[in-house]
Amino acid sequence: MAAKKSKFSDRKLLESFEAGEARALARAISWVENGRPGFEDLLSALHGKLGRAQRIGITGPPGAGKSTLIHGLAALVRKRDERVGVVAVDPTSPFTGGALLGDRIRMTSAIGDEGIFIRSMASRGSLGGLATTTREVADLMDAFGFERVVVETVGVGQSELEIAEATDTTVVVLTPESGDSVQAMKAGLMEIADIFVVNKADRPEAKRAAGELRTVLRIRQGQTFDRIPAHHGVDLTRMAERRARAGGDDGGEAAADAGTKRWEIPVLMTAATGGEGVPELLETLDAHLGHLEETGELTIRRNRRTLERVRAVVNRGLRTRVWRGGPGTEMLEAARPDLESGRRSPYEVADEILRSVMPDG
Ligand SMILES: Nc1nc2c(ncn2[C@@H]2O[C@H](COP(=O)(O)OP(=O)(O)OP(=O)(O)O)[C@@H](O)[C@H]2O)c(=O)[nH]1
Ligand SMILES: [Mg+2]
Repeated sequence: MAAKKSKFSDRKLLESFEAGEARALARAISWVENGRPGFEDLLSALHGKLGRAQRIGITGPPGAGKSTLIHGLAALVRKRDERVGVVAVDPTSPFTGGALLGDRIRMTSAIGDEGIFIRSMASRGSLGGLATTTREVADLMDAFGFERVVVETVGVGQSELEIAEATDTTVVVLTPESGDSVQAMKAGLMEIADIFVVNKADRPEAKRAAGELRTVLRIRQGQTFDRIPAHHGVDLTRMAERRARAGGDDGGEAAADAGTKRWEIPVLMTAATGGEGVPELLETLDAHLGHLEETGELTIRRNRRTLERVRAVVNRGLRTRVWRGGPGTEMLEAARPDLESGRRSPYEVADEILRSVMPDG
């Protein structure tokens, strides 16, 4: 990959980033988050380093236990000597609550563990919006060499779709509270989940909730005829049971159906505060990555992201050129009397503004 390092002026930052200094990562992230001039050159220079990390999206309703789960995962990952970066988008509860964490894992690089890096960010940046900047911060963590990059978002609107597009593996975390699985269906979470987790499994309703979710998933995956005896002596019931087992009915090993290479979406149960089920979640994350690699889906997803990034950066560039660094605001102000009196339509004014930055457009 032709990295255009020469275009990025702060050579020192690049060097210390490449040398793996956590402070350089923090600086690079701020640079990108603030859209400081040159940030796209920085990202361009680092682009060739991408692709090492498994990008994991963790989404779900507020308070489902996403951060607690991530802490648990991070602790396990660290034991394997892998490093992990976390981007938490708009958390409703603070990520760095020491009490939550106890002594299990050290949060900040300042304390001494440079193998974990957590960054909280607001979803609404300036021009360009949430998705691109979040992805770019995840890119920096990937380029820095983390084996796992986790993006946490509260799944209440559009954001979870964006997160699914931005990651390799999407985990949807629900709680046993009744209605969660119904909500999941409504919010379109069924479509984006690679793995479901029913957290707070220490609560009595957890088993029922997980069962419900599995039923819904099975129906959606076209296994509605499980219980109907098939022709030719094929025992569909047994096949379905085997699938269900592979899908993690016992809270465990999810796997791709070896025959069809189809990923059976597992429903895991965890009690994140006590760490129960977290090792199984990590195993399942590994299994999903393996599945993506085996089927070529990983490359497909990543290529799609690269193309999408071009679109996003072009759109951002256009917006910047028109509004932030360009004549848009002034021209709009000048056209205001005409717009208010109805002499000109919004379309005429928009066209004029666009033409001023793209003469041949
Ligand atoms: N009983 C029980 N409580 C849990 C469990 N996991 C997390 N919690 C608690 O649920 C609350 C919310 O946990 P978080 O990890 O902050 O949840 P979150 O999904 O990250 O929340 P937001 O980012 O604010 O949406 C905390 O008080 C946790 O201690 C669990 O397995 N069982
Ligand atoms: Mg959180």
